[in-house]
Amino acid sequence: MSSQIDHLLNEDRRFAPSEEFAADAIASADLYDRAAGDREGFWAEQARELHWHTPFTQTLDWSNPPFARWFADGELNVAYNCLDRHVEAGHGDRVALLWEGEPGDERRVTYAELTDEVKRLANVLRGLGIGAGDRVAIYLPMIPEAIAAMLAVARIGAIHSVVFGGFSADSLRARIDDAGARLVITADGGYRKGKVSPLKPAVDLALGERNGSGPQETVEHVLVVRRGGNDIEWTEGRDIWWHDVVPQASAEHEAEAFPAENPLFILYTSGTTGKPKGILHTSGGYLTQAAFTNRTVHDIHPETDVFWCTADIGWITGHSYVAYGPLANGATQVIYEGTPDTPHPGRWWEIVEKYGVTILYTAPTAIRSFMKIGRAVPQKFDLSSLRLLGSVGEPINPEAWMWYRKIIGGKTAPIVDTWWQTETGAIMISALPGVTETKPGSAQVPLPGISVDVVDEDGSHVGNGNGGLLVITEPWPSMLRGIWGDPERFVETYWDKFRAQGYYFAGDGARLDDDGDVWLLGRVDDVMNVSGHRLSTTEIESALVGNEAVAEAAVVGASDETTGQAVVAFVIIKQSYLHEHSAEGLAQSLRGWVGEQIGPIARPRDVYIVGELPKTRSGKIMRRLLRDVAEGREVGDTTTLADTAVMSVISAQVR
Ligand code: 6R9
Repeated sequence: MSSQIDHLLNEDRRFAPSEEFAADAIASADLYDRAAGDREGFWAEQARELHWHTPFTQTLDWSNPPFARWFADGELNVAYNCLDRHVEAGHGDRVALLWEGEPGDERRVTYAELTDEVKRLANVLRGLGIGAGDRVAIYLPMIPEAIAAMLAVARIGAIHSVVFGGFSADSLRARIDDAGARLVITADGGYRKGKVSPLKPAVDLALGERNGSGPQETVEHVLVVRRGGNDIEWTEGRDIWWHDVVPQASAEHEAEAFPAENPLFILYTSGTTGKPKGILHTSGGYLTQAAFTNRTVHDIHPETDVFWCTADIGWITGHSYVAYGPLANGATQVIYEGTPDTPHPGRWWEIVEKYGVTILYTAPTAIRSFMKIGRAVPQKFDLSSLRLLGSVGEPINPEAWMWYRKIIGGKTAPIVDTWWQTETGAIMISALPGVTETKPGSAQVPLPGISVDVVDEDGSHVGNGNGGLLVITEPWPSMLRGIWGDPERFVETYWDKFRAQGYYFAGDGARLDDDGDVWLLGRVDDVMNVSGHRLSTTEIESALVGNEAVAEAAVVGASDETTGQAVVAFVIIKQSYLHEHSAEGLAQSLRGWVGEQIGPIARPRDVYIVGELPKTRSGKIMRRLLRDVAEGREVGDTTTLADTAVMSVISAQVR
């Protein structure tokens, strides 16, 4: 780690904003001064960019930390802010969604059309008995209906829980049960890698026979969009085709006002234990910060820009920068259903050229995989429309940053490296385009109105040039309001570590350089970051030991050139299975098993069959040592192991 840090701190390339960019930029340096002078007043001003049915008079209520209330006596409707108000302002004909299906089909959806669809769907949901506070699970591919579904749920004050379409039936079931969802909105299937990938069968499995020991079934209906055209099973009375009810429903629906702290969504993310956490976000503060950051960090000019955030709506980035931020700002955006390399490796660049994308927001893992394929592919397309690039999800190494700037950004487009989390709801640390002189590899500075620090284990500021833990020192509008159904875990996970100071502990290591800019150094807990997706080691370990052949398992995130980190598993197989099966066969089937249990993104890159795992005397698995092996390094200090010989045995087995 330290040589990597030295390398980072020696990074002295700087890119000042061009005069042309600065002249038209939404952000300006005085935002920092305004926010520094009156932080709450600054956020109140941002909140007033939204439409409030009932204006708020109170900005922040922090009387019961860490449970914040923002704009609490105000009332608004999130969907009205994303739709109706643009139509009422005369922008109904503006394209909201430039949708491209993987097979090449396309749909352009204007603000007027999307508003119409959402109103109809809101009426359908009401007709199914869904009301404020009810939970609706959304398990859809990246199609316009996915956005409509989120907004219709929001419109009636209900709470959505979007589950990534790549998650398995088991993961879906766990999320449905935890939230107690009454309705699931899904599709027959969606296109992925050139073929239809079924979704409805996973919903059927998730809602299938319960053995009596689990929780009661809460789902009453399944609303199904036809997308893949694949054959599916049908449960009469429970399943409803979208096309049978939505077009027929009334397009009259008045948006009701809900309190600013009305829950908007739950989004599950991996924590350090096996059980995913349902991160809860509410309405007014969330929408304020999602819209503000999209406007200033992505420099959205709704009249002229074509924005493309490549994230799936199954992740927070898809919530804040596909669904809510861009629509609240009345922007035009591209949505692409499929994978980047289908049917050819230039697919993304073809889309940029076709739609004249001006702002691209994506993840370092994607950039690194394009780097691997080589510049010849993007250079076949006209990327000259791009004027701003963004990065999110994991640290972007300076080489990938430089490649992104040069090959994709034509050496002129500024790059914003944006640090934030599911829990923070919106961007927290980033350069402001047109204002900040950028540095490859550093997320740099907290946004106006945001206060962060890097501290030591005791919570003291480390000072420039030093590393420590990233904390957020003041509440922010889009902060999580809790973990669904588990207020204690909320306090314990994020607030207990620096209780004395009242800091939010982000779980990331960070370093301040000599200018005081922030460099993110990855997670400090047992959470891995694979292609920008958070996975918990424990969650994968429990999936592995759930296989009848496995006696014990330990999982680590090993650094990987393309995906940032990769899942590497060390597994002890039960004797009886070892005799009957080859090690390669077992490793192969366990990779598949994890993919089925959690989802393909969790599938280990490597599964090593070993005889023992390195444990301390108190029985704790020393993952640090396994990571050394997985990354092909000399194994570190083994003196605290109960059996110091075990690592040489493992190293030999892995080789
Ligand atoms: C938005 C999102 C959050 C974790 C976070 C950190 C890592 C995200 C980053 C970054 C370095 C960046 N992370 N952005 N690390 N630089 N620009 O990704 O949310 O899925 O909850 O992940 O991702 O480790 O703690 P989420």
